[in-house]
Amino acid sequence: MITLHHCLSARSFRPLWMLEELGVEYELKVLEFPPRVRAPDYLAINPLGTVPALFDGPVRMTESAAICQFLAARFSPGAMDVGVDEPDFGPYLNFLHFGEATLTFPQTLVLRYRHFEPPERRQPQVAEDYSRWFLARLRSLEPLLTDRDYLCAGRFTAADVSVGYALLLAKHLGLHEQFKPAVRRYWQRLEQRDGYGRAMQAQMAAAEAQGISTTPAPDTR
Ligand SMILES: N[C@@H](CCC(=O)N[C@@H](CS)C(=O)NCC(=O)O)C(=O)O
Repeated sequence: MITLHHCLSARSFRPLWMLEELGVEYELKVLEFPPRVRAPDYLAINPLGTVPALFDGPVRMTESAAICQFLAARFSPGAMDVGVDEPDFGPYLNFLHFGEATLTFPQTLVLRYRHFEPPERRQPQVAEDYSRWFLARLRSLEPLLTDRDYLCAGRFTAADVSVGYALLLAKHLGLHEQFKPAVRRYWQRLEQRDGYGRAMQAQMAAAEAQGISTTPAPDTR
């Protein structure tokens, strides 16, 4: 069975959302954030201390966008996956990686320099600059999403999960108020999906069952 190591609403939410969309059986292990401080035993599982870590038999993966691609190809060919012979194969891979490399990365600087660092090390200018940087990167989605429901291939795919997580993180950071109309509607569409709702419920239920706090400290979210 698949095992997913996860922290509430961290990037490991991407594979969790995928698993719920796909209806694949899995075991969810929830950790306090950040695991390298609050769950040091986890370093034996992933020496980087980061989540996600996903195990599927002999397969071990620690990159959330790659895990989305893996799960889609393995469990959902022609649906959440986009095949090499489809015209949107290239855009699919591009959006899948755009979600992490271009949309999530700048937000981690906002998280770090507005919330995680002790007050004397916070950098309001860095946080402000990278908030703007993130919002500017959304600009390329706005014209695209005015006349379609999902990013590519005419259907909901793993690429929407990758980009959707970046929009969820933006919501946690309060940046979603600045989404333009098409991106705002797209985000609402994603949030209303049953798979998204089930993933939210699954992380809360697992956290409660495993004695993990469901009210993150303000300095960690
Ligand atoms: N590129 C990786 C990044 C993984 C990552 O940095 N995860 C964060 C949570 S969103 C983490 O575990 N941080 C804890 C730490 O850096 O100690 C991915 O997409 O999975």
